[in-house]
Amino acid sequence: DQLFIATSNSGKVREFAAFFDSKGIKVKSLHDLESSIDVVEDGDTFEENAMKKAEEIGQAIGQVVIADDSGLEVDALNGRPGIYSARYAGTGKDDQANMTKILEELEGVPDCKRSARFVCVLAVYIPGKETKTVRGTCEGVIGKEPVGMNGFGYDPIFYLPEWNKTMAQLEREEKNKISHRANALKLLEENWDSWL
Ligand code: ITT
Repeated sequence: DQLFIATSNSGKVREFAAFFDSKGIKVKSLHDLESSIDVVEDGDTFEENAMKKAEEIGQAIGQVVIADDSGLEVDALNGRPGIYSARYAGTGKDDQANMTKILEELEGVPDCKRSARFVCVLAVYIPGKETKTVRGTCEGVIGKEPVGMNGFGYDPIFYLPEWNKTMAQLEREEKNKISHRANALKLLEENWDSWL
């Protein structure tokens, strides 16, 4: 059995593969397509962008597709970078530049005002049916500097008070139990049978 995830983000692919492997399902991603399909993420919400990715890729390949639109909402920045998380420091800039930009914007902001959350919206395209979405979140605090080597994206600056660690210091299995993506996948699993 296999399942297509409409992403080219290797960090996401690893986390989806860990989840679905344990159920005997092999994950395929945009990396496995012979020709690339470009989806323009011009929606105003995580839901709109996730649905757009799932539907455009799903219609192109004619099978069930899951898409993930995710990001970091920082309360002191009025929810930014939000849906712009992947390109916050500009297109072509890397995770490091995105983290640096946030740390600079939060300079002088005390710990009690550095609350943030990761959001993950999963959209499920099933041929001939209405596209479904679920949303998972994970609450944390933006640290003062990047710490930790695991995970991807903003994980090194996302501090989890109850673990006294950043998301990038968690073991892979730990992140995959508590993350926004894990919480969205739980909802996906609960609803799956009723959607098919
Ligand atoms: P696809 O659209 O191909 O899936 P993308 O990286 O462009 O890949 P998004 O538009 O959803 O994906 O951007 C999400 C960004 O939010 C991502 O690039 C990371 O910087 C950040 N992000 C998402 N999930 C994360 C996680 O689990 N840990 C850290 N950062 C995360």
